[in-house]
Amino acid sequence: MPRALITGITGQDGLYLAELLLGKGYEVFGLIRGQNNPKYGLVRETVPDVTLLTGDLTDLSSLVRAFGVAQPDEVYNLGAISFVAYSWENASLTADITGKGVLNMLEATRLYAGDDLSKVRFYQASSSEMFGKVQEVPQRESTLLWPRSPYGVAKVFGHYMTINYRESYGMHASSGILFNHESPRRGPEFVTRKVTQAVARIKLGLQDDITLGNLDAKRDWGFAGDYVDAMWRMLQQPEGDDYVVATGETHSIRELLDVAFAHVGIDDWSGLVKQDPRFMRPAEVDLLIGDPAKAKEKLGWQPTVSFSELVAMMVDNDLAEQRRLSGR
Ligand code: NDP
Ligand code: GDR
Repeated sequence: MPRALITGITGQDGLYLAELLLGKGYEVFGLIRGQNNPKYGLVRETVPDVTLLTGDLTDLSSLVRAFGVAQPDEVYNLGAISFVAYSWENASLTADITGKGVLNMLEATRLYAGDDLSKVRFYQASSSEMFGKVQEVPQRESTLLWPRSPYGVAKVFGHYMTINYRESYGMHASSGILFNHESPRRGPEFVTRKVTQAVARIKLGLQDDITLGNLDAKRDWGFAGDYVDAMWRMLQQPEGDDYVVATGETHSIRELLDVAFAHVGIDDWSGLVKQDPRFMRPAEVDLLIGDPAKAKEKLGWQPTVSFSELVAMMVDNDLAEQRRLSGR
């Protein structure tokens, strides 16, 4: 039975990846931080077969301990401060967790493997935010990185550290440059879930309107369930490598609003959406669209959920959840 260690187990991707690996017969270990993590119950309920180990990406000794218990064949480093807007307000913490945390994980992996680095494979959750002020359209593995936020800068550090461990030590280390991926499990701070929750609440008469920031930014949005499958495929390759994972389509926040409101029968949302500079970013990433050709060719990966199907899935989930919570 292969063994996997996942950091970020309480997050959106951690839960989908744990389900995928358990379904493939893996023994799965998840790193959870804090002495009383509020998501502990959710993880226990969703993936009861995962063994939880306490640890924090900023604490190398806790990671070494977790490796000792998990004895993993595969390591998936998904833990991070992942909310871009928050990273300006907590830049140093973001550097410590999202950036240096990757180095701590690589080092823990190297120490665990000892003389036999072939016994473990490493996945790093890199991001399309590294492309930032894009230097090429669409973005591919070779596109120059130009991050626009403390989060993006920290991810660039983690990306190059992963490549460096591959080149320095011959580690089977892969960096997945994943474009935005969403699901009913997406945190409500991200724009897709913020919109689908609000659309459900407006439809049910629980909320009057929604306040957003920049409506013109464009993102390449896919379904998280598809993207964790790409992570697993990377670690099944003979060598570690870097891969862009994306749909190859881009949509603006306005189009997201069009599709989400239309799904509940509202065609004109102009009176229901407000804008507030509070939600604007000091430096915006205007356009992201990925070229997933390498992932398609080498990993045999492709997205299975379209943009409109994804938005419909999320709105339907939020309608059901809001009905349950409100009794309407
Ligand atoms: P989430 O924000 O849902 O999850 C982040 C996870 O990181 C949580 O489990 C969180 O735990 C954990 N974490 C935060 N700080 C620490 C720490 N100090 N030590 C250990 N764990 C910590 O993110 P997603 O699931 O959406 O994303 C997974 C990864 O993929 C992240 O690295 C993200 O940056 C990256 N990524 C995501 C994309 C997306 O569109 N979703 C696209 C590209 C990259 P806790 O619950 O305790 O806070
Ligand atoms: P992003 O996701 O920054 O791309 O990072 P987010 O959903 O936060 O923003 C997407 C775009 O929407 C615009 N926007 C708003 N965003 C939020 N959160 N709230 C608003 O009210 C709002 N109004 C407009 C933003 O300005 C932005 O242009 C996500 C995270 O999952 C990262 O961890 C990951 O690396 C990248 O995707 C790829």
